[in-house]
Amino acid sequence: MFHTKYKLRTTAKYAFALTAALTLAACGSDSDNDTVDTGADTAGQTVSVQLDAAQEIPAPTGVPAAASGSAEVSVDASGVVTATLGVSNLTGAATAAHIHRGFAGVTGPVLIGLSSDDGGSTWTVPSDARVLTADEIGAFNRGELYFNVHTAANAPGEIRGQIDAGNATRFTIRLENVSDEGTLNVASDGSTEAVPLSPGAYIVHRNADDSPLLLPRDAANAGLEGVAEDGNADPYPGAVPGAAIFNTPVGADEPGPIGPGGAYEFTVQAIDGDKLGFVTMFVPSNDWFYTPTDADNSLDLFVGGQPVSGEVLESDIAVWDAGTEADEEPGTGANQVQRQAEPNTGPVDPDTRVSSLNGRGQSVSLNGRVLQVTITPQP
Ligand SMILES: [Ca+2]
Ligand SMILES: [Ca+2]
Ligand SMILES: [Ca+2]
Repeated sequence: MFHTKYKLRTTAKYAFALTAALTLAACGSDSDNDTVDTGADTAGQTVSVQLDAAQEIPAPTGVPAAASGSAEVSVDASGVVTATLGVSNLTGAATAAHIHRGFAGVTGPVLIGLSSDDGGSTWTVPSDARVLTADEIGAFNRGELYFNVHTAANAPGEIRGQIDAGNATRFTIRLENVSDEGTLNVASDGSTEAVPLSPGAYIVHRNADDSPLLLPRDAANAGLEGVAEDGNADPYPGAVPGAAIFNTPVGADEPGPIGPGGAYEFTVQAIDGDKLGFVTMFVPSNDWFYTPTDADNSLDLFVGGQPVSGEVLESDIAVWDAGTEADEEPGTGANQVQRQAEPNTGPVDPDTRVSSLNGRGQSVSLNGRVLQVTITPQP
């Protein structure tokens, strides 16, 4: 399994940062894109939702066993949301209720605040609520939105209910480190070493021309800087709406990087037309990461309306530079994560673009492959 030599120096703070990431996110920013096809499988469909304490993150306290909620929600083709939510048996009056973006098991930003005129028993979408963007309608269709109800006793949330119309396909995504001790050529002394990979982020989206994980392309977002420099994915959900993180290797019980033979696995829900973007650090570097390298920096999850299955071609994934830190020789630099005194250390990059090594006229000397990605749809 993972060799101590490759342990990231920032590992110790994951536990704290993970906790911070799980606290309720503030209102999200919009990511309008008028060219997005919304995959409107559920247009006009009314989805019934059950809310309970078991779905809530972080786990609420002191909640009566009978605490529950029941909702019906629909989204029309222009993004207008209609919803009615009733709650009962909470620890006290519901103080707020929202529709958030996030899959089951994670927290995400508020999209719409609901209102109540009966003291918190029944909640509806106010008439002046904003409409969902095309990308957010896609999120509704793939089961990525949820209701969350707050009380004084459980301010982050007391009951929650995932809005899932049952139209999405579930995929297991596996990122495996297939490098070995001979993979990376260290030019200065002619030695070789393995290439560890770090915790990272992923997103299911349907943007026409780019993965939201890499935007903006002229200066890296805070999530990308964290992954590419320090192998720390925790800032991503706050930096990019819809971004989720993977950080715990298969078979491990705490977050950390993966060396040769190690793997990360996560599950995504997607509908026809959805794509998968991800980033993971090329650890022996200052600010390099692996990501899909086609025109939209994403892997198609469907082809011809059918779920994709199998190993991703090596040529579909490449090493990119986040443009946030000047490059030192791979595997030796004093400002690289395995040697630097603290995170986010090193001179600024003279080229601030988020771009492939290829696109910057750079390269790295590797003997063979580092990252193998496998996509497996679940029956
Ligand atoms: Ca760089
Ligand atoms: Ca930096
Ligand atoms: Ca650094």
